[in-house]
Amino acid sequence: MKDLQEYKQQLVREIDSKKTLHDLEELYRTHLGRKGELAVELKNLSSLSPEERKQRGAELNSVKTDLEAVFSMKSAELRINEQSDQLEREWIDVTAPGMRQVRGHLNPLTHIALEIEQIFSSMGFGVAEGPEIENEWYNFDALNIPADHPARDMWDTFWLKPESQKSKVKSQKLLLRTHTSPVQIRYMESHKPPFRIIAPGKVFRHEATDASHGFQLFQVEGLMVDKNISVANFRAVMGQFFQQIFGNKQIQMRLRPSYFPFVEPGFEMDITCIICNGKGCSVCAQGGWVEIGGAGMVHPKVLDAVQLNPNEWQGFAFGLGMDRIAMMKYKVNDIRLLYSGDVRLIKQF
Ligand code: FA5
Repeated sequence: MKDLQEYKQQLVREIDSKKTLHDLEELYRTHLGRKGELAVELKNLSSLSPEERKQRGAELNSVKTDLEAVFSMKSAELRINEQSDQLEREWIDVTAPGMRQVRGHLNPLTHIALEIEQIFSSMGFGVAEGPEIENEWYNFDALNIPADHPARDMWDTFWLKPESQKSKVKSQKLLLRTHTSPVQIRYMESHKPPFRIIAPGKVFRHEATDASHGFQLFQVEGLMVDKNISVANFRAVMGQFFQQIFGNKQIQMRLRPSYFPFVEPGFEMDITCIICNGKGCSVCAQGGWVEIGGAGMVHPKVLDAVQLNPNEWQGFAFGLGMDRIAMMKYKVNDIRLLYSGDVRLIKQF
C-alpha cells in the first residue's frame, strides 16, 4: 500500500456504498480487523528505518482513526435503517380486539358412554375392554358361529388383507370386530364367575349407511354370569338402565324373540322412538319403535368354549347400540351427524 490517502478515499467510498450491517462488518474485518490490511501495514513498520517508521506510523494511525470514525458513523446509520425496517415489518396493532377462543365440547357419544358407565357401575358392573382388530375365533367361532355357519352373514365384515396379518394360524384371520361380543369371551377366559361387566367400544360393519345405520358405530356389551341368573334379572337391569339413561319413566321397552347363535333364548330389544314419540319417522322406519340392542341367555356352547360348566353357571348378555341411544336421548335424527365433526351439533353438548 503506497498512497495512504488514496487508499483511505477509496475505502470511504466503499463504506458509503454498503447497504447492510453484515456487509459493512465484513469490509471492516478486511481492512481494520486483527488480520486486516492496516494491521499488516502496521506490522511491516519494523522493517523501516527509525525515521521512516516514525512518519509512516503516524500516518497509518491517523488514517486508521479516520476510517474507524467513518465506519462507526455508517454503522449507526445502517443500524437505524434496519431497526425501522424491522419495526415496519413487525408492526402490530396493540389496540385491536382479541380473538375469542372457542371452547371444545364432548361428542354426544362420549357423554353417553360416560353416563352408561356410571349407571352400570351403580349396579355393580365393572368395565372391560377388548381390541378393535379381532381374530375370527373371538368374533365368531367362540361365539358359536363357525366358518360355515349362515349366521356369519348377519354381520357384514371388514376382513383385513392377509399380508397385513401377523397371525400365521389359518383359523385366526383378522378383521375389524363387528360387535363387542368378543369381549365376553376374552373376559370369561381370564376371570372366574360370578361377574357382571359392560364393555363399551367401537365396532365396524361393511354396510350401506342411512339415517340409523353407520359403517362404524359404538356398542356396549353387557354380561352377567352367576348361579341362578334368569331373564327376570336381565329385564330388571335393563328397566333400571333405560329409566336412568332417559330420565323418563314413560319410555317403553319391548323384547322380541330373535336369533343370535351365542344366546338361547335370544331377544331383540326395542324402545319407543323418542324422536317422533312413537308416531313414526325416518329414524324408526315409520314403525314407532327403535331397535336398540340384542340380548339373551348365554348359550351353553359359549360357556363350554371358555371352560365354564353350563350346569353350574348361567348368565345373560346384551349388546346395545350406543349411537341409537344418543340419537334418542339428544333427538339427533341422523346417525351420520354424530361422526360429521359439525361444530353446530357438537357445541350443543
Ligand atoms: C349384535 O351385534 C349382537 N352382538 C348383540 C348381542 C349381544 C346379542 C349379546 C345377544 C347377546 P346386532 O347386530 O343386532 O347384534 O347389533 C346390536 C345393536 O347395535 C342394534 O340393535 C343397533 O342398536 C346397533 N347397530 C347395529 N348395526 C348398526 C349400524 N349399522 N348402525 C348403527 N347401529 C347399529
